[in-house]
Amino acid sequence: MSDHAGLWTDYKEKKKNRNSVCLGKICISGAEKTDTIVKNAVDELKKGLMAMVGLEPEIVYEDHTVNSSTVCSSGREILDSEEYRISIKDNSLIIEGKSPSAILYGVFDILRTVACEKEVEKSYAEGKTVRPSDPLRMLNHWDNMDGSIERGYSGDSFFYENDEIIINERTRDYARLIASVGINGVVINNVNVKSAASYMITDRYFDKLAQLGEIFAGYGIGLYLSLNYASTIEIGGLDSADPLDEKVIEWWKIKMAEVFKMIPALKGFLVKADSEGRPGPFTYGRTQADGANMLADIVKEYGGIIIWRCFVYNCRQDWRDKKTDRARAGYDNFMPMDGDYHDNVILQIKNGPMDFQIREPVSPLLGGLRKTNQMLEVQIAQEYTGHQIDVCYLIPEFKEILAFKTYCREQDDTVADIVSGKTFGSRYSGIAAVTNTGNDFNWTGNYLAGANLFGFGRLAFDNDLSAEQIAEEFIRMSISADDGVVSEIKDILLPSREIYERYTCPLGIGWMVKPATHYGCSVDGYEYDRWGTYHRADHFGLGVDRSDKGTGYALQYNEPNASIYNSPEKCPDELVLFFHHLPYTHVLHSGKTVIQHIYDAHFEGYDEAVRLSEKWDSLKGKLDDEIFENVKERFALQLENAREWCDQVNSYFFRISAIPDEKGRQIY
Ligand code: GCW
Repeated sequence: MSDHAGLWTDYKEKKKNRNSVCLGKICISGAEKTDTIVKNAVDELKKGLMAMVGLEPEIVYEDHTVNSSTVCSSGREILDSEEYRISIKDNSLIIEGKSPSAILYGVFDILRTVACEKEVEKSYAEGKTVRPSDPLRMLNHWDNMDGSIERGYSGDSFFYENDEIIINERTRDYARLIASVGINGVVINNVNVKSAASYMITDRYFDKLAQLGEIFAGYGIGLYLSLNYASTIEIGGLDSADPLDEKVIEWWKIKMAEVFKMIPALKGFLVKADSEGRPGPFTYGRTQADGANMLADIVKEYGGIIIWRCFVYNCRQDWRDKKTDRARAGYDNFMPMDGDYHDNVILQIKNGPMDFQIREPVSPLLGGLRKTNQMLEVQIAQEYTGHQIDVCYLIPEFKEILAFKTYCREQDDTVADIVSGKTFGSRYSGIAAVTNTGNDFNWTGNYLAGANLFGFGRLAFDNDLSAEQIAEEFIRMSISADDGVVSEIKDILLPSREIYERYTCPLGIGWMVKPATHYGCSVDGYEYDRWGTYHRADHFGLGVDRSDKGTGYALQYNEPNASIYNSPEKCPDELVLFFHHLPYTHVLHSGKTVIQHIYDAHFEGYDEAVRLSEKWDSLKGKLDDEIFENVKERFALQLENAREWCDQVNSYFFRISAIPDEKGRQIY
């Protein structure tokens, strides 16, 4: 394993650019030579160029124009400060930036160019200016202090062991790895803050957190912590966590003064409250805004922000009441207080109203909220999408989400516009991913799942990159620069999300997963769960009526989305069972009936998964054996999984509908 000990860093000897003149002398302009981030950037540049083309560049520095200690206090300023430009002058490369982070991102741009074996001169001859799309580009770790990871499929946490924080070479390598794709914020502990994690804000962990914060700060990455909303009770000895209770407010004031003093690099907190058993303001009859604002007002003097999750629903609701609908909860709980949140609160909104299914409609909060800072939350931990066993490249899905028109305004109304801060001129905005990393040697379990970590960072930095461009970069940098191999692996990654959807939960129905683990098929696993029904299948049809005749969820969208989703005839096929209860004989836009689509999607989805596996087999001997075997052994498991899904779903719906497959395929 090469020095980078990372995913994208098997810097094999690169033939191109070995004689590149302009790599011989690189000029850094706009940031202090002595700045830690700049020093780390230069270190990366030297290591990478030596490893790839055997070159030791001469580094020179131009007068810097901006004080590198500029504190960016808003999204706009973050974007201004992180923009970089690379050009060529007098046969040397010039990296210009207004901040040390900009220089760091420029360096990684050059290293990607060399790693992908593009011509350096050609790439920068015209000058290349890149301005990040999203101000906050964050990873959320659901890592627990005992070393386990909730929804983790890549080994144990590299942050914790036996309730202690680990700091070692891997910590630094992780900072390098995620900085190399432009991540500038990391939440290092699980949003379900339990047991020892509640003590993260005590002197038991301050020293290690201060060290960790410094390491991340050296790569332009802000440190954030998930906060236990009931800390006043769990560690403070109070009997309340009521945000309007003077004793509670006083406790937090003293606590936050201590925390920000002891962890200088700390940027803020992520809060999951009133959700899945977690305490929160609802417990005291207060609003979510009361809860978030109380904390925000206190951390404001330290430049802190409160990122407040909208994943709030009553997990004890009575699903037998036809109007009860888990999908409505986010909008019902957060829209009424639009504009009540203070300006250092950011609402973090899951991409869909339910829970990271292989396909969901975009949350109506995105485009609903107009006066509140917002962040998009996606999941690259493959909780419902194959556990980093099944190949499921999620960047195409994220592109769809970002491109979604919300109609909140005449223009600049896509999700990408909103989370970039452009639509409403938000003070803060951005995108977070529940990360898929762990202590596995390749960080992500399945080597190909690395494309989701790599891709999330690249897409958050540049929303205009295509899923194909990102896949190509990932493959060339970490697996092979052979055009044939790159093409084959792209042909595996690009369709993999739709293939997974086809052999699991097509037409937007989602779920049907094994309870608790969420891997593998159980059609009724969640159907009769207290949290609401998920497919409502009967002898005549299936799907959940979320139109105005049902739960009314469709009407939470702006027009014309509301009318489109509200009508079975207008609703797009891929979401039609999320919004409507339809007979098996309902004819889709595709011309197929619902039941025939279910049969075809599952049989074909399985066959397509087999073909992906065969494509991978054809690469034997053309790439690193370790990578080949890592993915091959998972493909074997994926095909078992796909077969299970295909057989179970087709049998279930054949038996319940008694409608045979038009193509006469064997269904038991
Ligand atoms: O996706 C679900 C998961 C939980 C997770 C929760 C959340 C961290 O099943 O494991 O808890 O949602 O997003 O908070």
